[in-house]
Amino acid sequence: MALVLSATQGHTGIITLNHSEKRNALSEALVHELIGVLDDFRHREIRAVILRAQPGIKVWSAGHDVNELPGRGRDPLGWNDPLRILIRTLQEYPAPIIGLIEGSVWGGACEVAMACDILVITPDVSFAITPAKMGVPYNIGGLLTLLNMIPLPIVKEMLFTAEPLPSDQAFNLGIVNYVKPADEIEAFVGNIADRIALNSPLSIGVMKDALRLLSSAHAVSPELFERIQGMRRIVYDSEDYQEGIRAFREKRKPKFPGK
Ligand code: KFV
Repeated sequence: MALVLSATQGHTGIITLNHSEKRNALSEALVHELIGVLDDFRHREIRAVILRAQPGIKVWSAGHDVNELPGRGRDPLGWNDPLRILIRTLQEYPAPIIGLIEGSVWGGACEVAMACDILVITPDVSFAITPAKMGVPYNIGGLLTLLNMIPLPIVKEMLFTAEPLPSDQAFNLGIVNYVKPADEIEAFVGNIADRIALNSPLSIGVMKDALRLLSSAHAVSPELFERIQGMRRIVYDSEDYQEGIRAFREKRKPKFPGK
């Protein structure tokens, strides 16, 4: 069974996450299929992409596949981690990606949403960024994706509490473009995609890339980078990290020793 479905309508490509049994967790296999579809769309010169899950779903995506997080002592979100590869692919994709979101969004899937260019959600959507529930030190690129979309005090609250941010707050903060009822969202998003497709794909592609480069133009010196990586290492070497993953697998609440 395909973990990801794809379809095209004119110049628009539609990607549907299709692994609801595992709550669309971003496993290596699912990410691989998703990137394959984007490659195909790129060759077919698709001008707008809609990224969605199955209609009416309760969980849009449960984030990183926790069972694929590495053991203690290895960076859980290194350069070649599937989530990192997916985020870069979405950000570097040469046409706009519209996130059509229903249901709850967890952990790394929040970053996937924030890596979309335009977000349209239903009122039942919530975003919970949960590395603190897993003992995971989020990575620098990931924090920057979040910081580019979410005001700092809200990012802090989301990261520290790991609790869901509701749709109305996401809309009021400008994190998402529109909130639409479930029975209208598909037509609404399709209409945005159609309007984008009438404009110059070259102009849009260059502006998207320029915005990406400008918004990532933070001055991170090698020293600062290495310092943050060193701090992160303390976390993924820790008992907290092991306990977070163990607790998830044992379907219980974690008890973090803080070391
Ligand atoms: N990874 C792997 N498997 C997952 C998963 C995940 N993130 N989320 C759910 N599953 C599996 C789960 O183990 C179960 O498998 C099935 O999906 C249904 O989950 O073989 P099994 O036992 O059938 P349930 O029963 O938990 O579903 P439900 O009661 O509907 O609850 C849905 C939800 C999303 C509330 C719950 O599954 C959940 O809390 N999942 C974890 C959400 C989360 O904290 N994600 C962040 C992952 S860490 C991350 O993304 C990053 C980047 N980070 O830094 O930490």
